[in-house]
Amino acid sequence: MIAHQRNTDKTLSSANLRDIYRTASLIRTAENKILKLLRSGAISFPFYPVTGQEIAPAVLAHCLGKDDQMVTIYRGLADQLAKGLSLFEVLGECIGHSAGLCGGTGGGMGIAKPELGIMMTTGIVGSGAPVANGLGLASQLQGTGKVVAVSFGDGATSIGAVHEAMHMASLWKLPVIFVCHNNQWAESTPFAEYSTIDRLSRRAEAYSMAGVTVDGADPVALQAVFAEAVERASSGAGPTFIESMTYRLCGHYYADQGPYMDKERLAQERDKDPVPALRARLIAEGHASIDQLDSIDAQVAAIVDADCARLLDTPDDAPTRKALRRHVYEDPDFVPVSRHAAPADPVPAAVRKGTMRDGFNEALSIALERDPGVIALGEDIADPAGGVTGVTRGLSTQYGLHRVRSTPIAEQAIFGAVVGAGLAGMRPVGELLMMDFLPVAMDQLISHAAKVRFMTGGQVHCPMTMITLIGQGNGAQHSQSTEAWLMHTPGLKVAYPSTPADAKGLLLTAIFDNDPCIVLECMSLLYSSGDIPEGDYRIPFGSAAVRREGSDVSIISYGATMTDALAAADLLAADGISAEVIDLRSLVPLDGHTILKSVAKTGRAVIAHRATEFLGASAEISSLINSELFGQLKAPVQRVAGDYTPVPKSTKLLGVYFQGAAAIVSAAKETL
Ligand SMILES: Cc1ncc(C[n+]2csc(CCOP(=O)(O)OP(=O)(O)O)c2C)c(N)n1
Repeated sequence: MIAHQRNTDKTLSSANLRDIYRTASLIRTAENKILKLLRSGAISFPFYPVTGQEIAPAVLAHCLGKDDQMVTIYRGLADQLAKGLSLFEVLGECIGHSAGLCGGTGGGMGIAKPELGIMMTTGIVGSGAPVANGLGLASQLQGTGKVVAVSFGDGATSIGAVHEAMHMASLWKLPVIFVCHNNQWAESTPFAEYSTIDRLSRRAEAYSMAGVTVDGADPVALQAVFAEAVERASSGAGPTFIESMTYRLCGHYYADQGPYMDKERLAQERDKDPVPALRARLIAEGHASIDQLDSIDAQVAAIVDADCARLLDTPDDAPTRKALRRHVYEDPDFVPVSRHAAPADPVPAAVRKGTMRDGFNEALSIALERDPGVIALGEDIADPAGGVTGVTRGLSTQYGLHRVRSTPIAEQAIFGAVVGAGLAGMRPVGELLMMDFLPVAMDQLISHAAKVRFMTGGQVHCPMTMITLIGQGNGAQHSQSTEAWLMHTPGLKVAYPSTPADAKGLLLTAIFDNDPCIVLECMSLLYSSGDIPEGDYRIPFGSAAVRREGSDVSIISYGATMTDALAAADLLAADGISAEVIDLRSLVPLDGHTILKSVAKTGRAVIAHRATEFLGASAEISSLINSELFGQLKAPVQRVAGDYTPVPKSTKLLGVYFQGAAAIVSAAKETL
């Protein structure tokens, strides 16, 4: 509601206090109206009321400038209205209406409006904190001076993501304010039952961060701590953790009657309800007359009523697939299986010999050179190590430690920062040391990077890239090939090169793509040599390469397994069988055109990958071939892939788990 310059005076004038009251009154009135509409059945959605928590968001928004940014949570109505959104926009989105802020795709957990600095709302407890760091990092690197506030509840302070984020923010002195609304309940668990400390602000000490607990009903005290935090952040002195003490005067969500809450305590807290208390205080201290506050309340009520009436009168658009798919990717017509012939690879002016590692390294170097918005984050990526496998070697020396940063071992914080920097318009590249650590980073990748464009109706998007290594011969926790997890997530693009040239070409495409991309590296090929095109060489996603032409059977593979596929083709040739070998190169989008063209020619297909066969990429490809070419197939499609077990350490067992070229040869012969 208060959209203005930053206000970091430690004291509040009467006019300031009346403004803050106006915001608090708006929040409370809006909330009461929403509850009324829910009870009447006029609307329906999972509503998380903020009753009792209105004052801190009102003061925070008063203190922050319009350009300062915010990340909030499902219980975000107060933050959103205070920062300037209308109830029409927010409630419309909450009920999934096409006139809602994001077109109804995200709901109350997808609220964003970058023009007002509302960058993200999340329904994943605690996960906004690492994203706020990324926004703060972008502010720091781009020198915009923006301060980022992230709201979360007391329960969220138990989550690793918040701790990782506090650690990283303090280490890098990020301009972030961690605002913990301690409403003394984490769902139905009271604070005392899950906390070992009396004040959550003490957690800040562990991260060498300023931490303060403040009365969440006292605007004067709140202004003093917020103003100090904003000054600290904007002066480069780093983050602050603020614990705003309140009491949740309602259930966890709308229909929760709070049977677990002590009735007497609740009644006592309701007697201290901060919104009427603020009203009484302003009158008692002479900051406002009764008439002035009545007038504010009446204006606010009129706005709330008008917004709700307008929303209920607005027809909802008919649902269409076009509307559903509009903001999954930048291209509204994106489909995971492309059916059109991809353009041929660009012809490079010159090539040189190098390894796949060199290809990745050159791609990063060119991207860093071309675009100051490109940064790289990851464990040990700065020199002298230059990454555990050397993929980033030399880059921090050339482009600076501020752009090529080694991070703490904190995957949630790393990829939260990558997501946040992406939301801020940078092109961050995060190196996940090994693909096996994907589950640790998955929340940021799956719940935020992949979904934020969709949930916000295209208002924000995340042009980030993850590079990650698939190990070799190192057992169940260091050799997994879990690309199917990623392929199964709409919003992501996935590539898995098998040559140095493709490593360079696909990574450059990924970095400059406006959707989140994952480029997989494999240990078995990382040091293999080949041609690397010079300069800014890009290969479009969705473009498979025919590595070897043939007429009897199509072998379809990608990444590390290309070695087996090509070896199998040699063995088959020795037996007089002509195999065509297709290297998919990207898995999302998948080049359906090349696959179907090849199998239409040969009438036979073997799909091979090291990843688990069950529900692996080959299942989807097999389904595509069967449904499109059923009548033309000369034999059932064969699949050669990892057994339904974890990856074994023993080399001998590994040969059982995935039987390589020999199994591909057998499968191909099965089709003849
Ligand atoms: C990672 C994750 N775990 C669990 C949940 C389910 N959940 C939603 S709200 C909530 C309580 C969070 O309490 P707190 O952080 O204190 O915030 P409050 O709801 O009180 O504002 C839980 C457990 C979730 N959304 N995300």
